[in-house]
Amino acid sequence: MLTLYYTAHTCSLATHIVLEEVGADYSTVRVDFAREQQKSPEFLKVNPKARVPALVTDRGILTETPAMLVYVAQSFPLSRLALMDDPFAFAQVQAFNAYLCSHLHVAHAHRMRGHRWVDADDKASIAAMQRKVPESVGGAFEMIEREMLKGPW
Ligand SMILES: N[C@@H](CCC(=O)N[C@@H](CS)C(=O)NCC(=O)O)C(=O)O
Repeated sequence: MLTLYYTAHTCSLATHIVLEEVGADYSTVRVDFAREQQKSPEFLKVNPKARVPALVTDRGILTETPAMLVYVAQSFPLSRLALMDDPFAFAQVQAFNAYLCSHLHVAHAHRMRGHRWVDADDKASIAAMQRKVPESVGGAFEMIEREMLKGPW
């Protein structure tokens, strides 16, 4: 049995989708950002990084979306989502997910979470990061649409 810690309208949706896609038996626990539950002592025991998603498995807790997606896909081989017999295609999927996780998501976080990189009192730097988001995130989505969306998915 798997348990997904999630928050609506966040990147935890990707793991939620793959759990549905493979037909996994899972339950969910909602983490309420409005009440800052991601920083609560209870949730920090699940994910010390204070982020969703986190996936509780019978072997321990997984964090980081690309890791969870592969874990779920490989655990349900009949879904054929992990492309284990095609190393190049699998690497392409990994490249896509790594780009979303390491580049696009980080650029997006500059809109609301600038305080991760500069002092929260440094209003000018926070505002400068926010101003850059349409260009940086927009550019990443343009690149994805132009170069990376090859289907059949
Ligand atoms: N690299 C992580 C990123 C996780 C992450 O940053 N999640 C955001 C939601 S999209 C979060 O939990 N933010 C909580 C916060 O900023 O307080 C992943 O790919 O799973």
